[in-house]
Parts: sequence; structure tokens; C-alpha cells
Amino acid sequence: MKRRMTYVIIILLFCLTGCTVQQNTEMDTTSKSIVIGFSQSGTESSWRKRHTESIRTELEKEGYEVIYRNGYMNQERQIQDIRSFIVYQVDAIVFTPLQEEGWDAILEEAAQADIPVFVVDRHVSVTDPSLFLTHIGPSFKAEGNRAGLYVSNYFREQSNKTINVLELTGLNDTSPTQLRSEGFRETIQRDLANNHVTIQIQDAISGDFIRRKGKEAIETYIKEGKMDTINVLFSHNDEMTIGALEALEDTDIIPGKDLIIVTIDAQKEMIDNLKKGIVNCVVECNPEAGVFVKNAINRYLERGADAIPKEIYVHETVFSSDMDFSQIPPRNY
Ligand code: GYE
Repeated sequence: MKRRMTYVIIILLFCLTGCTVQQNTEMDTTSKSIVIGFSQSGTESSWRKRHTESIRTELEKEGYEVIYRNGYMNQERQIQDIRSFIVYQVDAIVFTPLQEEGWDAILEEAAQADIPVFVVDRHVSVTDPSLFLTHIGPSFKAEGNRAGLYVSNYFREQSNKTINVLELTGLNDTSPTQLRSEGFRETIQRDLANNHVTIQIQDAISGDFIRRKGKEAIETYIKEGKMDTINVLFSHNDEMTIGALEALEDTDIIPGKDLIIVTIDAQKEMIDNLKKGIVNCVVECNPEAGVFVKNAINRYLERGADAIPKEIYVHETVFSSDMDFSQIPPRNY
């Protein structure tokens, strides 16, 4: 009897331990969810809001736990946000830098903690490029090229004429600002070589990618009496273009006719303006980065850092006054 009791106890214990072990394994897989720290630079545009949403939803749909921080366009704040991810020991950091310079020290901290960093949208300039795993975003230079190409095509029939461009630039020390400028200049210069028409940048003024600042910059330009000689406004983003259009309301200039307007992002409002003939060319900047970020993280987790290319481009297009508007896909930003 005593012996039988001992057996029963042993079997019971075995069963219990077995059950417990099984339970623990199950718990491990669920409690061990991958945590991603996502530091966004701000909420300055509809484009940016869509960009944030796209990344958060794609990562969450995939089952990742996302800790999201908004840097409110303040680099110090973004650095603190990234530091909090490091303290929390997240599995990966997704980071959309406000500007290009000033990230070496914090990325060094992330590297020390062995946390991979996925840079999205704007670029970072760091002395050691191994401080980030990859950069995922648009080709800003191609966007500038597309804008320049529209302008040179638009004026291609004209000869012996000088076309003056006013460039409304985004935030300084950011790759979209630098590369959009570079891409635009590259394309208009090519046309110059053909001697059809001279397209020149009359002035470049900054609006920091912000609607209000874009409006103020154009208002000042108008007050200075310089707007009348301008044929083309090349604006680095739609928010500033909306500001510029508001400023132009106080003048006789008819946007889209007296002033050719080329703008970047392709927010819904700007596509509506294109259809109405208020702007002439809208270069798309694709905010739907989420799926690319998710794929890169998945691949990194499955195959390691060596399986990730240093640069991952998102696809983009261009919409202009000479196209069939029914071909424009619905905008969700
Ligand atoms: O064009 C603009 C946003 O960095 C590419 O930032 C991004 C730019 C985008 O504020 O609308």
C-alpha cells in the first residue's frame, strides 16, 4: 500500500513538473515578444503623420510590441527617446532622424548595448557607418530630378528665354533638402546644355518643411517686391506649398498659370489642387515605409545583419498637369 502511494506521488509529481515545464515554454514564446523602439522626428505634416501610422501599424500587425516616441522636432528630445529605448533593452530601434548631424554619441550607446538601428526617411551622417544597420527611405535625389525634369519639359518649346525659379527649401541639414536641391539643379542644367532655354535658380529661401514658415517666407519675398520676376516655384514639400498659396492670395499672381508650381509629397490636398490647375506638378514622396521596415526587421531576425542591404529604397512616382488624373491612386495622407 505504502509502495503504491509512493508510485502515485511520483507519477503525480512527474505530471505536475511536466505540465509546469510545458506551461513555461508556452509562456516564454508569448512573453518574449520582440520589442521595437520607434523614435519619430515630429508631426509637422500630413505626410509625416501617415509615415508614423504606416510604420506602427505594419509592425504591430506583425506581432511586434512597439514603443513609440514623438521627438516634436527637437533633436535633444529624440536623443533622450533613443536612450530610453536602450535602457529598456529593446530588441531593435527604428529611428527617423530630424536632421543629419549629431547622432554619433547616441548611436554609439546603442551599439554598445548591441541593439540594431534601422534609420528611416532622412539620413544620418556618422563617422562610423556601422553604427546603423540600414537606411530605408525614398531617393530624394530622384525626387529633385523629377521636379527639374517637369520644369525643363514645360519650357522646352521656348528659346532665348530665361526662366527664374524660386526654391522654397525644407529644413537645413537634412538629406531631403540637400538632395532635392541637387537633383533639381542637375536636371535643369542638362537642359541648359541643349540651349533651349535658360532655367536658373533666382533665389532659395527656407520654410523648414512647415506650412506657417513657408507662408512667412513667401510673404516676405512678396513684400520685398521680388515675386514678379519669378516664373516657377519649386517647393520641397506640400505643407509649405499650402502656406505659399495662402501668401499668394494677396497678389495678382494666378498660381498654376502666371506661376508654375512644382511641389513634393503628393498629399491629398495637393492632388486636389493639381486637378484644379492651381499647381502643375506633384512629385510623390512615399510615406508608406511600414512594410519595408517590417520586412527588414523580419529578415534581420531570421538571417542576421549580413542579410540586410545598407540602403533600401521605397518606390515613388510623379503626377503632373499633362496626365490622365483618373490614373492617380487614392491618397491616404
Ligand atoms: O517631404 C515632408 C516632411 O523627410 C521626406 O519631411 C521627409 C519630409 C517630407 O515633413 O513633408
